[in-house]
Amino acid sequence: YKAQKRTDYKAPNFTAVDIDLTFTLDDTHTIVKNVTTFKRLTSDTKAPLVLNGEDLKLNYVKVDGIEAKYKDVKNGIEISSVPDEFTVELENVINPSENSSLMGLYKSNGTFCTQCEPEGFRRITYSLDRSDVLAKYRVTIIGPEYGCGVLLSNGNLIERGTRKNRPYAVWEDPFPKPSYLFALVAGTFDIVSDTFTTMSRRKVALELYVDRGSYDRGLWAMQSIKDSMKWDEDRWGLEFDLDNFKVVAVDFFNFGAMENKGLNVFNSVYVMVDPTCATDTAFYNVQSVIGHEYFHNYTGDRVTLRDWFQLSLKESLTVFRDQEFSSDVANRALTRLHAINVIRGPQFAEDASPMAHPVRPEEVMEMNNFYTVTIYDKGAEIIRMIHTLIGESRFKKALNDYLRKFDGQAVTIEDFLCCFEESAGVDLSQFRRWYTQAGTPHVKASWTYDEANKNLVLKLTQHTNPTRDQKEKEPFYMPIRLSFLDKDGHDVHPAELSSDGFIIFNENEQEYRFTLDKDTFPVILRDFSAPVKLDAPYTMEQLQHMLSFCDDAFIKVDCATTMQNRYVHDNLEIAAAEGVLREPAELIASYKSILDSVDAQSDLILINETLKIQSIANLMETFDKINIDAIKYAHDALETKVAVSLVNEFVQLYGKIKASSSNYSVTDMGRRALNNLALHMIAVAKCAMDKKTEASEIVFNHYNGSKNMTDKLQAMTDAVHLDLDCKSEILKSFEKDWSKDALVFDNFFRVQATVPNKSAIDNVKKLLSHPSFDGRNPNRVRALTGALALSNPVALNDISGEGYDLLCKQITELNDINPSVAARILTPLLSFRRLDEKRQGMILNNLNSLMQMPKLSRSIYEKVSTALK
Ligand code: B3K
Ligand code: ZN
Repeated sequence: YKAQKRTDYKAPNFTAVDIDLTFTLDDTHTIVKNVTTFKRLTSDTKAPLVLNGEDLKLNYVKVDGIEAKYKDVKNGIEISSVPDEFTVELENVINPSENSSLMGLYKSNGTFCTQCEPEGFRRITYSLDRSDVLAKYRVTIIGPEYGCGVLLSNGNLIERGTRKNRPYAVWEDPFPKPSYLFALVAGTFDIVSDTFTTMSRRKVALELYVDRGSYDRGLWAMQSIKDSMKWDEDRWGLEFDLDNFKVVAVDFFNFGAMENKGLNVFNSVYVMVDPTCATDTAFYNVQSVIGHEYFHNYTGDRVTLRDWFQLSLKESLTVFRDQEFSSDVANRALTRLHAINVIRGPQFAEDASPMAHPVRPEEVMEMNNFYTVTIYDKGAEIIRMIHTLIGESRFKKALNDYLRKFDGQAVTIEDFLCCFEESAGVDLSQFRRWYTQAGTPHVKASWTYDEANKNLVLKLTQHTNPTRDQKEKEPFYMPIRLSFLDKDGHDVHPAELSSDGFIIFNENEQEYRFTLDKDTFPVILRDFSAPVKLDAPYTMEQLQHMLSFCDDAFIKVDCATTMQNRYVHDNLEIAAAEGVLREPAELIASYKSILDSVDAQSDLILINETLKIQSIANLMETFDKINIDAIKYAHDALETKVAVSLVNEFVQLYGKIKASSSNYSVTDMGRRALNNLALHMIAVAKCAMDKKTEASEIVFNHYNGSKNMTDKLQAMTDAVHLDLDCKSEILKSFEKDWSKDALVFDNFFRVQATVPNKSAIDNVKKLLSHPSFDGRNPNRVRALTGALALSNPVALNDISGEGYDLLCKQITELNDINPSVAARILTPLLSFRRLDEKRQGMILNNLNSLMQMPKLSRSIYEKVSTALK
C-alpha cells in the first residue's frame, strides 16, 4: 500500500455532467446501469478516461452507443480515444448481501442502503469517484422481486409506480454533487412526517424513516430536524434549499451518520430515543448529530471539498456549527465542557501518538483512518479561535460570503481562509500553522508584580513537541482569553486588556503588562480559548478562589480538574508503591462549600461537571509516560476520599433535587445528572466504609424506582462496576427487559466491558457468544470490544496482557469483515511507547503478528506500520 500526498493533487482530466443510474435491486445480484455524460477538461486530447471501480462485475461498456474497448487498471478501468464530450453507458453487478464492510451498497437488517463517503461510490458503479467532480443525478430504483416499502434517493421524486410486478421510483437531484453525497435506501419503515415552513414561507416536507413499530422513538429526532432548520435560519440566515428532507435510521452503520444531499442516513443510535429506552445524553446527542448532518447541507454539500486532504474544511466548520446549535438550544456550558473533554482526552492522545497529523494532513494511505478527533474537533477549535478573533458579526458575514462565493464548487481550506481574511479584514497568515503543524502546544504562564509601575507582568511561553512528520515547530497564533480577580473575588478590567477580553499570543515568549493592584491575579485561558495544555502556577488558594468567584464555566470546572490532577501527580510515587495517600483537603473543602449551597436555583449542570472526578483516560493525558496502575490507584483513592469525606452531604443531596418527569428536558437532565452523581458517590463511600450491603440496597432501589433510562443505567453501572450484591439481579432484569432491543441492550454489553479491572476481559470473552451479540454489527462491536479498547484503559492494559490478546484477536476477525471498524478499535495500541517496558513488549508482539495477517487491510496496515516505524 502506498500513501498519497496532498501536494500531488491533480485536477481531473474529465468531469461528469449528468449521471443517470438504474438499480435493479436484488439481495445478491443487484444490476446497476449507469449512463453518464462526460466532458474533457484537459487540453491533452489523448488523455484516456479512467474510471474508479472496486469489487464490481462489469457486463458491458458503450461509448456514445457503441460497445467500447477498455483496459483493466488497478481498481478501475481505462477507456482510450474518447471525444471531448461523450456518453458512457455501462452495466455492472454487485452483491449487497456479501458487503460486510458497509461501504457502497449493502443490506442492513433487510434494508438496502448506501454509504459512499469517502470512496464507497466506486463499490457501486464505475465513476470519477472524487469530490471535485460534481454532476446532476437521476436515479431509477426498481425494488427487489419480493417487494419493498419505499425506494429513496437524493432530491425530488419524479415518478413512481409498478413495472412488471416490481415497484419503482425515479428521483432527480437538482443540485450537482460529488459522488460521495449520493444515497439510495430501499426498505420498509414506519414514517414520521411533518413540515417546516422556511423563512421565505416555502413548505418543506420532512420525513423520518425508522424501524417498523418504533414510530414514537423517532419523534425527538423529527423535532430536532425542525429545530436545526430554524436555528440555521436564525443564527446564520441559511434557508433549506429543497422541497423535501429525508432522514433514514439504519441498524448497520460504520459511524454516526451521513449528510447525503436531502437524504441523510443515520446510525439508529442517533435517532431512536424515548425516555424509557434512552438516556438524557442520548437525547442530547440525537439533537446534536441531527443538527450536524443538517448543517452540512451548506457546509459540505453546497460548498464541498476539492480533495480528501481538505476534509476538515467541511467537518470542522460543521462541528463548530453543531456545537453552537447545542449551545443555543440545549446548554452552552455543558456543550463547551464536552467539547473541551474531547480535546483534552482523545485529541491530546492522538497528538501524542504515532498517528498524530495536522488538521490538514500531508499524507494519507486510507482516508477512512482520518475521520479523527484532530480533523473534526481540533478543527472546530480552530474555527472557534477564528470566531474569537473576528467576533460574531464579522464571522457571520464571512461565512455568508464564503458560502455565496463558492456555492456549487469544490474548494480548499486555503480558499476558505483567504475568503475569511478578505471578508473580515484579518490577517491569518501565521494562524495557518494550526492547519499545517501537528501536536499540542504547551503554554506556560507566570506573573510577577512590578511595584514601581503598579504593573502585573504576565509572561507566556509556548512549545510544541516534535511529531514524527515534523521535528521543528513554529509558534502558533492564538487568542488567550483573560480576566483578573481581586482578593474579594471581583472581576477587575485593566485598561490594557481590550474589551473583547483576550490577548494575542504568537511568539515563543511574550510579556504583557497590566495596570492593577498587587493582590490581583490573572485568570488565563477562559472558555479554553485555544486548544493547548496550559501550565499556570496557581496556588491552591487561588484555584479555590477562582472556583468560587470566576464566572467562566470552563475555569470553574478546570480549577477542580487541576486540583484533582495535582493530587494524582503529587501522589503518584506513593500510589505506585500502593502506599497510604493523604487527603485531598482543598478539593474537599471546595466541594463541601458547593454542596452546602446547592438549591433549586443552582446551575445543576455546572455543579455536576465541577464535582465529577475525571476519567482515568483524561488523567492519563496529563502524563507523558503512563504508569497505568499508579494512576488508577491514585484516581480511586481520590474518588473514595472525596466520597467518604462528603458522604453526609451527598446523602443530603440525594433525592432532594427531583426531575419534574421522566421525559427529557435540559433542566431535568441537570437534575438527574447531579442526583446520579450523588448516588454514585454514596455507593463508593459505603463500599469504602464496609457498608457494601447498604450501597447495594440504595443502588437497587434507584434501579427499580425510576422508569428513566438515565437513572437505570447509573444504577446498573454502579452495581456492576462496584460489584454490589444487586448486580446479578439488575443484569437479569435488564436482560429480560431489553435483550430483544439491540440498541438499548448495547448498554448491557458496554457496562460489563467497562468494569475498571481485569474482570472486564472475562466479561467480554463471555459476552461475545451472547445470543444478542452480532460481530458484524458495528454498534455491537463498539459496545463490547470497542468499549474495552476505547473506554477501559485499566482492563485493556491489564498486566496479564490478556486485554491486548483479546483485542488483537477481534481485530484479526474484523479485518476481513469491516476494516474501518477494526482500525478504529485498534487505536489505543498505537501509543504503546508511552507505557512501561513489559506492556510495550506485549503490545509490540501483538502488532507484529497483526502485520503478518493474510489479506491485511489498508486501514490496519497504515496504522500499525506507522506505529512500528
Ligand atoms: N461525513 C460523515 C462521515 C463519513 C465517514 C467516512 N468514513 C459524517 C459526518 O461527519 O457528518
Ligand atoms: Zn460531518
